[in-house]
Parts: sequence; structure tokens; C-alpha cells
Amino acid sequence: MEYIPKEIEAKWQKYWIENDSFEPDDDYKKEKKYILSMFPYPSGRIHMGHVRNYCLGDAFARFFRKANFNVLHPIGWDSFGMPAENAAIKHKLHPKKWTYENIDYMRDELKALGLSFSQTREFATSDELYTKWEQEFIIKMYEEKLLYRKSTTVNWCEPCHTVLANEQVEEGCCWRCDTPVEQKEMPGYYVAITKYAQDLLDDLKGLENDWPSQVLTMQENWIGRSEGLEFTFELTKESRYKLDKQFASYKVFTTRPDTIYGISYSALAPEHPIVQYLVDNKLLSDKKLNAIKAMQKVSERDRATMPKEGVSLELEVMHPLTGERIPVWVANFVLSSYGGGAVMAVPAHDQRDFEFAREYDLPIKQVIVGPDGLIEKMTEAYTGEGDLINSESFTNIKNTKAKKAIIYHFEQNSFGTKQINFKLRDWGVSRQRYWGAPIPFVHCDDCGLVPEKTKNLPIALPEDVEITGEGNPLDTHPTWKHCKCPECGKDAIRETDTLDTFVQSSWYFLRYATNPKKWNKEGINESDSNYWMDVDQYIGGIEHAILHLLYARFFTKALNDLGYTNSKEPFKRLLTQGMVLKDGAKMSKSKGNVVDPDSIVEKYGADTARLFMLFAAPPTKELEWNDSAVDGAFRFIRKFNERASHVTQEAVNSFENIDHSSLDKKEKEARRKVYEALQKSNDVFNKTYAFNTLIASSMEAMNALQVQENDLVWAEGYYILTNILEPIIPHLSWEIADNLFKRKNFKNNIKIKEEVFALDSIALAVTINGKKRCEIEVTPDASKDEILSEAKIASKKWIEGKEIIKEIVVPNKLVNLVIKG
Ligand code: ANZ
Ligand code: ZN
Repeated sequence: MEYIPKEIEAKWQKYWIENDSFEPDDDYKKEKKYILSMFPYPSGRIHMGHVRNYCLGDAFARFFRKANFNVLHPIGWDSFGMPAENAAIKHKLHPKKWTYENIDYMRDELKALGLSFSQTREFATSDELYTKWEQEFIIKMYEEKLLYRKSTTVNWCEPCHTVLANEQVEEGCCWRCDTPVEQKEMPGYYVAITKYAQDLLDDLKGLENDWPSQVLTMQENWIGRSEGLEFTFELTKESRYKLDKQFASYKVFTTRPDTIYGISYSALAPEHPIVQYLVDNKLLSDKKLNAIKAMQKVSERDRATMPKEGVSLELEVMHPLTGERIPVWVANFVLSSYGGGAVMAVPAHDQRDFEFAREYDLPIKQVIVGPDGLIEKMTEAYTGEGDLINSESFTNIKNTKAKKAIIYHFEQNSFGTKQINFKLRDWGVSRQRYWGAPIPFVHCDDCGLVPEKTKNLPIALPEDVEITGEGNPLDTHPTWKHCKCPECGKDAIRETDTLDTFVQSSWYFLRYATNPKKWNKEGINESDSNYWMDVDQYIGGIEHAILHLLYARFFTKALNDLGYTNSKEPFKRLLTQGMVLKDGAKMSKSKGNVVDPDSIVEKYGADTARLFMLFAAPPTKELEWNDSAVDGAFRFIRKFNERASHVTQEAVNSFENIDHSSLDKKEKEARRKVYEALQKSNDVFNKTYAFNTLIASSMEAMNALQVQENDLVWAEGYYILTNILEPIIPHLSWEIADNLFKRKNFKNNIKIKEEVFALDSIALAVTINGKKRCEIEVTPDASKDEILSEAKIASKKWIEGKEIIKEIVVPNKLVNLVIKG
């Protein structure tokens, strides 16, 4: 049998499709597994990152299908987004045409890899039917106050002509085009993800063993919970006279109430209303006003990396406990949208406050002393624990205790409260782009903001648009935005913002879980989603560790509360795959180090590409492309095919009856290796993800089979290896199964035969006075005396003529002899 992958692969791919081999069963009494690789953006062609992602997912799907689970393994397309519009601008192609042509092309590329996707559940998020249900959810969320419209300063990217979420701003620049982001006041739609901040944080606990800890930490930091004290600073009488009545006081938040006696100034964010009032009414010198205006122009992100900078506002507040006068500054390190946009500054114990105090010569008052005591000349803030000093009645108390005591004191006297703050902000979902899902609202002069009537959904995109890269094509379209108010019927204007594409990827897994026969009637079917959710295994890139996963987790919780699913956490287990590199760098067109998946499939076949992908590195690690390793993978597969011819039909029919005890050493060894690989396969798919070691074990088993001569052992070993390897090299495995084992499917959970692991002998180390000298082999049932006498014979040259004063046998491990002298 010559190995001709093209023929075998085409044959089985056709067979699988014609036989609906990978459609999930509607029988919800069966145990299920939902295996999902993150769906692709249809950029044009698949790349090696996709290949890795989908080969991993496919291995899981095939493994669990083989183990008799009802498996859902779907694929679709995350097909809205900017590249389609960029292509339209550059190549004068309609975004829709470009997108759907790419999908057709990429679907074929994926097919050629032999991926076991459901054929019936595929969709693109730009399909009008998907938009329809998404718009319905958006309206429901609006009704439940989970979505609202407000005007705020937003990150604006001029070249992309769109608002960016904070998460899409990287070091002050647009994540897509790398242009510096501007701050702009604009109305937009926000999803109230902060309402779920505590839930999103709490439920990370349940994922602790099943998600990479790094991802959990990133989520936790992003949510950013902190506990502390919120209190009000009262302005002094003199300062109040300078301002409008509304500014008699302001709130601050501190996580370190224990340092409250160390306050030496208070700082406001450049956007704080008091600062704005001073600017608007020109109540400071021109020099100061200009400095403030300059600060306001810089985005908060950029301020974070700049030197500390500020201006004295010539105002004073009173210390809440001592009544001392405290100067008020505006400072670039104070965030306007966090904890009241103002701080109590304690330079002795906060590094930012310290740097600022140094810059402007403000006092530094130490109020906590650690092991080093009072620090003469502070060179940096002391942020450690310690006892309070100079803190009136709290002096000498441990600072951890003082935190609680001081909060209690504030609460008792009603001038402050314990407060929990989150870094997480509500999610701005408005984009001023064409190729997205229209936000289904209407602006009416009389009724204000009105959601579209459900029966009018979807609000679809107009096809006749001109995409120039300037402005929002929906806004400049001559007729699209003109409509009737759903409430009063008068002329009104349709919302021209479209939804962030992260909205589509936040519920696609619930859509897949809905039986496609119901797709016309509902967005998510509750009982279907209750059966299939949660996703048992999710696989994707670490770049989605924060945003996509957080939004998807939020949507699941929100849709749960809206009654669409009983799932609370969408992804039970998460595998984040490493990048595919070549010559040490990420494959990219600009570096010219791209290896095209199609060419590898063409040259070696899909099975080789798949085997290489899973063998070359553990899935979470970076994978360095290596031509000779691809070659090696091919040679292994070819060998595996060739040796199939040594399996006799007679042996296939009777290997079930192998009498293990009658086998010789090599035969036993071969069987043990085969079953070790089988055991490993269960571990790998359920726990460790170490596919590379599974493949290595299978190769070892092959070698062990070759050095023995028992036909039955050979046939059994071959049968098991074919099963183990099916998730990895499915085409050849199905071919072999069909030829040798007369099977046209892989639904056979092979049982481990424990007898093969029973060892004929056990190796024990012999140590003399704790030092290893030699090894002995004993039978598993050897007595202590037998073991000791073996050990003494073997270690004769070290113990001869010496007195043995102690003999220790540690079962299955070692023998220690303690000798004198
Ligand atoms: C005084 C203090 C003393 C602070 C000290 C820290 C250490 P989290 O919640 O972990 O970020 N802070 C409060 N609001 C702020 C704002 N809008 N912009 C910038 N900083 C702000 O930390 C909260 C701490 O960050 C608060 O506790 C406050 O400084 C500062 F030894 O108050 B702290
Ligand atoms: Zn109206």
C-alpha cells in the first residue's frame, strides 16, 4: 500500500460530508461535549495560526466523538469589521462581496484540512439573520438598562474614523493603524458591563483549574476591584468664596485610610468640575490656565507614562480628622473617571504622590513605620506594612488594623463610607462604520431615543453605499437614515452607528448551540443552549485573554438573566495556543517568513500538517516552523501506513483473546507501551493537553511493536494506535480502520487492560550510607529478606568486611544499608 495522501484525504473528506459524519445528535439524553475553536475573521486566506487553532480543536472533537460523546464542533465567520471596508476603499470592492468571497475561499481551505465541523451550523455574523437577533438582544438590554446612550470623551481615531474602546488603544495609539488616538466628546451607546463587575470577578474562582492562570490574572486586573474609604473634602471658607456654591466639597477614594494623617496635599484630575470651573472663569493666571489646558489635551493613557505634572489651584481643603489646611492641586496622574476624580495625596506612602511632591516641593510626612523605623531621607515612598505614628489616637496601631479602625471611625461619624471600586468601565459599543450591525434605534424630535419595533428587525445595511474612508457611509447615504418614528410615526432619523464587532463574538457560541432548524424563529433557543452550554473546551489565541473573553462572559450572564440560557460561564475549559513562528519571529507578510498552509497540504497532505502542528510543541507554547520536522512527520505517517500491511486478518479476528501471561518480555513490553499511549491519550485530552508527548508515546509504542514477533500483539497494537491517532491524522486512520478493522466510524471507547501494566520486575536503587551505589531487579512479590540478600550481593564490593548497622527497605524505591566506618 503506497501512501498517497491526496487520494486518501479526498476520499474521506467526501465520505464525511456525504454521511453527515460530524453532525451532532438531537438526542439530549446523551452526554455531550461542546468543542469550540475561536471563529476566524475572513481575512482572505487561512494562516498557520488558524491551522494550529483548528487542528487542536478538531483533535478534541474527534477524541470525544470517538469516546461516544454527542459532540458539537461548529465553525462560522466573524465577518463584520474594518478590513472589509479598507478593501473596499483600496480595491473598490463591496465589503459584502469581499467578505463572502473570502469566506468561500477559506471554507475550502479548512475543508482540505479534514476538520470535523458540523456542516449545518455554519453562519457568518454579517448574515442578516444574525443581525436580526443581535438587534433584538440589544433592544432587550436597553429595556433592562444594560445598554444606554450617553455623551462622553471618547478615544477617536481619525484615519479609521471611529471611536475606539479603551481596550483598543495600545500605548496611546489605535490598535489597528497605530495612529495616536485623540480625545473627543461624542454621544455613543454603552453596555453596562460594570453592573456585572463583581459577578465577573467572583466567577473566575470556578475557572481556577481549567483556565490558564495568566488569563485569570489578566481578567482580575482588568476588573480591578479595590476596597477602601470614600470621604469628602470640605473646602475652606476662603476657597469656597472663589468658586460657585456647588463646589463646597468633593469626594475622594483611598485604599489606604491608614495613611490619612500623612496627607500633604489633595489632587484633582484635569477634567474635574472644579478645575473646569477655574478654567472657564479664568480664575488663575494665564500661565497656569495654559498648563491645565495642555494637560487636558493628553489622553489619560498617555498621562500614565509621562512625568508627574501639576498646577497649584490656590485652593485649600480641610483635613477630615485634624482640620488642618491642605493645598489643592490639579495633577496629570489623577484619573477623571475613577473614584471621584480626586485623591488625598500621601507622598510618604504612595510613589506617585511622592514623585509629585518631590517635583513641587510639597511636604512628605511619614505616618507608618516599618522594620527600618523612621526614614531620615526618603528616596521613594514606603509602601510596606508597619505601625502608625503621628496619627493621634491611632498611633501605634498596626496599619492593617488601622485601615479598618479608621473606616469605622468615618462611618460612625458619618463623614465617610467603606467603598468598593472597580477599574472596569462600561463598554462603548458605537462605531461610526458601515460594515457592522446597525444599532437599532431611531431619533425622534418628539419621542427622543426610540428602539426599533421588533417586527421591523433586522435593520439591514443598505447595499448601495460609497465607501471612501471618510465619514460614516450610513450617515452620508442619501436615504437610509430617514425613517418613521416607531412610536409616533413622524419623520425621524435612524441611528447610523454600528455595533463593535466584539458584540457579535460575545454570543456566537450560544447561536451555534441553537438547533439550526430554529434559527429563523429565535436567536437562542433556551433548551438547546441549556443542553450544549457550557463550551467544554475553548481554544484560541492569548490575544483574546481580556476583551473577547470578558465580553463573552458578560453576555452569557446578561443573556442568562434575560432568560435565554442557564449558562453562567460560557467556557468551562480554556486552552490558549502559542504563536506559530518562523526563524524566531511571528509569521508576517512584512517579514517575508510566511509559510502558506495550502502549500504544505498540497505537498504532504493534511495529516502531515496536522501531525506536525501537534507534535512540534506543546500547544500553549510557541511553535517554531521547521521544514525537516514536517518531513519527519510525513515519514512517520508513511511508515505507519506501510506497516499496516503486516497486520493479518486472522490476527485482527482474534487479538481480543491475547493471554498476557503467556507472552514473552518483548511482547509484554510492546503491549505495555501501546496501553501507556492509550492511557496518555485520555490524560492529554482531559487534562494535560500535551499532544506532543502523546505522539511521542505512540511512536515509541510503534517501535516496541516492531521488535516483537507476535501477530496478535501487533494487530491489537495497531488497532489501538489507529484509534489514538485518529484525532490527529484522521484521514489515514479512517482508511486503515476501513481496510483492516472493517469499521466506518470511530465510536469505540477502548478499555484499558490493567494487566499489561503489571511489571515482571521492579528496579530498586541500593544506597550505602545514603549514597547510591548500584541497582537490583526484584519480582514485585519479593520478600524483605529476599530483597536484602539481593542488595547485599550486588553491593558486595562496598560492604565487604564492614559491619552493617542498619538495613532499610523502601518498597518499590530503594534499599539503604548503613555501615560502620
Ligand atoms: C491615599 C493613598 C495613600 C493611596 C497611599 C495609596 C497609597 P486602586 O483602587 O488600587 O487603583 N486614587 C484614587 N482615585 C484616583 C484617581 N481618580 N486617579 C488616580 N489615583 C487615584 O488604588 C486607589 C488609590 O489610588 C487610592 O488610594 C488613591 O491613592 C489613588 F499610601 O489614597 B490612595
Ligand atoms: Zn417619535
